[in-house]
Amino acid sequence: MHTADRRSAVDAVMDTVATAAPQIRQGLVGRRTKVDEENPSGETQAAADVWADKLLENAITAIDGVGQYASEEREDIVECGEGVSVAVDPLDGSSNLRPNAAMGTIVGIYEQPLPAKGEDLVAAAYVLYGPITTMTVARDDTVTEYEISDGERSVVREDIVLPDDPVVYGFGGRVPDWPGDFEAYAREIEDELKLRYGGAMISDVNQVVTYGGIFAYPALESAPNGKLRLQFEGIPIGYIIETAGGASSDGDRSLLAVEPTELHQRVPVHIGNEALIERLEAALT
Ligand code: AHM
Ligand code: MG
Repeated sequence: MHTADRRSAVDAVMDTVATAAPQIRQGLVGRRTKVDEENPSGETQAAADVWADKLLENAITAIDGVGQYASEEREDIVECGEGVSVAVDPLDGSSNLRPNAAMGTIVGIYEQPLPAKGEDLVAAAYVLYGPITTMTVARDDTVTEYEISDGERSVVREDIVLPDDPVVYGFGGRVPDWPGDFEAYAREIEDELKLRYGGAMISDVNQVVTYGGIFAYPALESAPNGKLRLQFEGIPIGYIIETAGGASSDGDRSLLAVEPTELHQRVPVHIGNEALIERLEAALT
């Protein structure tokens, strides 16, 4: 694919997600119940998960220059032409629907067929459905935050860089399920930073982007690959954080260097200020 065609496909995907965001937000009303279905990772879906996936599928597969659409909420890749591959978590943190807390949408745009490597990612973004809707986009070595109103994006912060002095941390999984080396690291961090954990990765990651710190959904004793998914969550978020001057890790290497073997594979996720991620890698044996 020529660079100019790829750029216009990326532009179109970003515009499409910005347009879809208010529709997804509005569609949450009345869709907070569970449906009798599981996603490919064996988790029960909410009506809103299925609905947001369908909405994004229809909009993204219609774009010229998109070749594949895949999502956390469907088993198979949708083939839709020639061009970039778009991997989506339509509604990240959907267990926050019932208590009406923050959620997100995550998008990764790869220049190779899925499952694709971190080095094949050309741009990534997340939408945060907080008190207002924002969209944070990483491309061309820079991170930009937009506010979205009526599907229109307006820039609120450019060239975002993680603050030098970290303030917050948020770690997922039950503490007794944490491996001993991670727990020892967590005890140190608890002494240094303030806890911010909301149960939706995007809102917890955005705390780190805003205040500096570390977010992790680590390997668990009961789940050595953690909970989050490489293609839909790990690589796109790792890319956004690294573009903002932070670091990402599966415990051993950058999330962008983890070898993809299957579409829905899970990966331990740690992102944040570089010094905290270096300490984490040193702490995990
Ligand atoms: P989802 O995309 O199926 O909603 O799951 C991912 C979410 C993340 O947003 C969040 O970090 C994690 O699951 C929270 O899990 P837990 O409820 O175990 O704390
Ligand atoms: Mg998710």
